[in-house]
Amino acid sequence: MKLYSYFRSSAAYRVRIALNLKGIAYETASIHLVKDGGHNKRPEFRAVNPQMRLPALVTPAGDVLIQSLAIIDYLDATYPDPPLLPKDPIARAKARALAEIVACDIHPLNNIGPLRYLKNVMGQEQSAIDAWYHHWVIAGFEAIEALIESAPYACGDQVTLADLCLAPQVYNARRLKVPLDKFAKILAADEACLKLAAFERARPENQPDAE
Ligand SMILES: N[C@@H](CCC(=O)N[C@@H](CS)C(=O)NCC(=O)O)C(=O)O
Repeated sequence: MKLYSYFRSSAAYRVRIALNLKGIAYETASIHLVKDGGHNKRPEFRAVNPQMRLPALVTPAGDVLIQSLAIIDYLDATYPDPPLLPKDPIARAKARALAEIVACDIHPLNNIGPLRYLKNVMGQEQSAIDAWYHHWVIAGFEAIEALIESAPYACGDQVTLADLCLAPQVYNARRLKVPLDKFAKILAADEACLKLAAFERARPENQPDAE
């Protein structure tokens, strides 16, 4: 498989964790999201993903999949061991809910495209953009902190999609200096995940394109 990735892309980071957990070998095709206004905007990459975002996964049959949650769903369906969602419908819905708070509610407001728009089109100062970033992470994390019911991982003793979304978001929050002290359950789940080689290998600093 080939993963179009960028070391700091948290959506690609989710997929890297899933690939590692399932023991799937893949090659990384690095697309720099910052240089020259973003190499994701180049026609070559637009031909791969018309949305011009990362990640994109090329399957062994040559299909190109986009959107991290859809890619992870494909990986879970084709490589079911270990499963990334509980079988029980209630537990499954709860795990998906935590994942979607990150992937659908926090991340879209804080990713590079919208932040660039705030700066370049809306003329916002960096301090206002940082405040915006912190605000949406904290709002989402407050909900997740209240919803986490068990340990060591976000949904109990199995790693789930919730952890695959949460760990990269915690990584980003730390990088952007969001105060995280009040999120004890989130930090505990993150710490438990980081003990796993699959999470460690997926970290930005461990990628071939790390800077
Ligand atoms: N919902 C998408 C989000 C994809 C996304 O926005 N990726 C970011 C990197 S984490 C990106 O490529 N941003 C480029 C841009 O906004 O120009 C997913 O989960 O895959």
